Amino acid sequence: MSSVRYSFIPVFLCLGFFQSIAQTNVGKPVIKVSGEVTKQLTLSAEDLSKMKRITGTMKDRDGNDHSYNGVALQEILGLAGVTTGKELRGENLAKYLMVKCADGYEVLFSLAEVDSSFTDRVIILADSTEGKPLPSDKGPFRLVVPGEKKPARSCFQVTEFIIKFAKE
Ligand SMILES: Nc1nc2c(c(=O)[nH]1)N[C@H]1C(S)=C(S)[C@@H](COP(=O)(O)O)O[C@H]1N2
Ligand SMILES: [Mo]
Repeated sequence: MSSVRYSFIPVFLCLGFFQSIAQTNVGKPVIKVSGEVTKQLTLSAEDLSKMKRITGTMKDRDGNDHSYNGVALQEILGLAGVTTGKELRGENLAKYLMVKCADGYEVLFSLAEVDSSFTDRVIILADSTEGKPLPSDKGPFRLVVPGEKKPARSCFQVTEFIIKFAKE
């Protein structure tokens, strides 16, 4: 009888441990950058606030314009040592960026689609809209992809950027 009662103690200790990890993550959301990078990154909202900030506009699914503020996606990829600009040639043109979100939504871009040496459109990883933090169902981080006919690749609740080769 008493051994049954004592066996609960480690269970409760473990629960407390995992709960504290969960709370830390809730308090400090991050974006991970991994895969074909020279430096894996874990960026917090604070890290993003210290980077070069830009503003852009994008239409929502109803066609209304909204302003977004954040950091250029290319800036983040550059920080991780992803092949951008002059390095984005040859076999590197077969690399893609997979963007993962908290709800399981995933979108894909080829690196050339997001690079300023190929396109003038600037994709932003935004953390605020209309001067306010993103609402919790869209934040804390959202990709803002201008120049598309619908905002389907402007994925919200972004958690991860993964760069890979599309070929063996
Ligand atoms: N994480 C995540 N992002 C997402 C989606 C989603 O289901 N999950 N839907 C996409 C689609 S299909 C659209 S049309 C837009 C809608 O964005 P809006 O509410 O700002 O118009 O979000 C995009 N981003
Ligand atoms: Mo959509």
